[in-house]
Amino acid sequence: MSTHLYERSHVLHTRAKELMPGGVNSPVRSGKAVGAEPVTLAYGSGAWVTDVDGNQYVDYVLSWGPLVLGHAHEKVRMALHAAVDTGTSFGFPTEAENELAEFVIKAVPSMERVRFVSSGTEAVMSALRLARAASGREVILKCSGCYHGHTDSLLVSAGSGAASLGIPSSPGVGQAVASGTLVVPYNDADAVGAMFEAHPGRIAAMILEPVAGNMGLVPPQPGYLQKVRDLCTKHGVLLIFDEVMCGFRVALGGAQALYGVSPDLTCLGKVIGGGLPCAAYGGRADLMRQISPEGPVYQAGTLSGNPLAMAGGLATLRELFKPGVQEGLARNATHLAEGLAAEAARAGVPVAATSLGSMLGLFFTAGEGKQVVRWENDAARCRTDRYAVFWRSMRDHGVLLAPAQFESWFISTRHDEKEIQHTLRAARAAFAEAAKI
Ligand code: KE4
Repeated sequence: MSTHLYERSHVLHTRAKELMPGGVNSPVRSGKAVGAEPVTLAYGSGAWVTDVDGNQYVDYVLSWGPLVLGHAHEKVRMALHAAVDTGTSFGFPTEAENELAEFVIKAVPSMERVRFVSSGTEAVMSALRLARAASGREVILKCSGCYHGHTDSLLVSAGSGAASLGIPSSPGVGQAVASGTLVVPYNDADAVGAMFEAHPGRIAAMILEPVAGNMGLVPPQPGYLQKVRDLCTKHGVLLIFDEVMCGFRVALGGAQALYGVSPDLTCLGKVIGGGLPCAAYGGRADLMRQISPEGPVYQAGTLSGNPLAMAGGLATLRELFKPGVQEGLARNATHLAEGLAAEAARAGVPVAATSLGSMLGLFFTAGEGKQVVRWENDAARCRTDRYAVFWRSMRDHGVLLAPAQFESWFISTRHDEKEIQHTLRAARAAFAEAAKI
C-alpha cells in the first residue's frame, strides 16, 4: 500500500515528456526498468532527499555516485559559494586546477599526469584516443557488462564468434566503428589471452571497470586484474582502468590501490567533482605528454577544469580523505548489506548482497541459496521482475534506489544507523512484496 503520493511528480513528468526524450536527461532516470515514473526531487540534505510532493527518502543513488558526503554538505556548499562569488568560469588556468591535480596525482598510485574534462564519457573517449595514438594500433578490447559512457566505440556488444569484432549496441553507431572493438566476458582472463593471440599487434588498449558497478556490483575474481595486467604487458596492449564509478569509492586510491595493480591510464569521474560536472583521465607521464598542446593528440573542452567543479571536488576529497572516514563508510556498507541479506532470508527471497568500500550490490538471483554474480551472464539471470517490485515498495516506504537492477547502491558519510534501520524496515516490507511473485 503506497504511503506516498506522487501527484506533482506525475504532472511535472508528463510535461517533461513533451520537452525532453522520455522526460529525462539521462535514460536510466526514467524508471522504465522498474515500471515506475521517476519522482521529481526538490532538495536534498545529508542522506535524505525530498520530492516535489514532500515525500522524504533515504537516497542510495546519490547522483549515481558523486555525493559521497551526502547532499548539500556544509564544506562543499561553503567552497562553492566562495568559488561562485569570484566567477563561474574563465577559460584560463586557475589555481584550483593545480590543487585538485596535486590531490588526485597523490591519491591515485598510477597517475603521474592528469587532464580534467567534464564527464566520464569524455574521459574515456580521450583515453582511448590517446591509447590508439601512443600504440599506433586501432582496436579496443572491452568487457561485456562494463559500461564506460556513451562514446560510439564502446556502445558495442560481443560479436557472434569469440574472436569476432563487435556489433553496434545502439542505432547510430556504425559497423565501421563497432568493428574496431572486441568484447570479452568480465572476470575471464583466459578470454583476454585468447583475444590477444587472435589479434596480434592490433589491439591498442583494454578498458575495464576494475570493480564492475554497471551490471550491479561485481568485484574482480581473485587474481583477475593481475592476470589482465600481465597479459597486456606481454602483448604490448595498454591497460585502462575506468574508475569513474569505483574510484574513491572502493578505496581511497581506487581499485588500483585496493588490488595493487597499476594500469597505464585511469579514467575518473563522479566523486572527483563532488556533484559538479568533473571527470579526468591520466596516468603514465610518457603517455600524457602526447596530449595537446604538449603532444599531437588533440583533446579540448570549454569547461574543462571549471572552477566550481574544482571547488566541489576538492572540498569533497579533503573530507573523504580525513582519517577514519573511508573505514566508516565501508563498515556501514557492510552492515547494511548484511542486514539486507538477513531481511531477504526472512522473506525467503534469494539474493546476493555484497558491499565493497562505500558501494553495495543487491542481486535478486534466480537460484536458491547463496549465489555469486561473477559476470554479465550471472547478472542476466537475475529476477528483474522481483527487483522492480522491490524498488517500488522501497520507494513507497521512503527509500530511493537506482531504478534498475544492474546498478550499484552508494552510501555517504551521512548514512548512519538511523538511515540504515529505516532502510531495513522498508526492506522487510519490500522483500515480502517481492516474495509474492
Ligand atoms: P558520464 O559520462 O555519465 O559522466 O560517465 C560515464 C561513465 C563512465 N564509466 C563508468 C564506470 C560509469 O559508471 C559511467 C556512468 N555511470 C552511470 C551509472 N551507471 C551514470 C548514470 C547515467 O548514465 O545517468
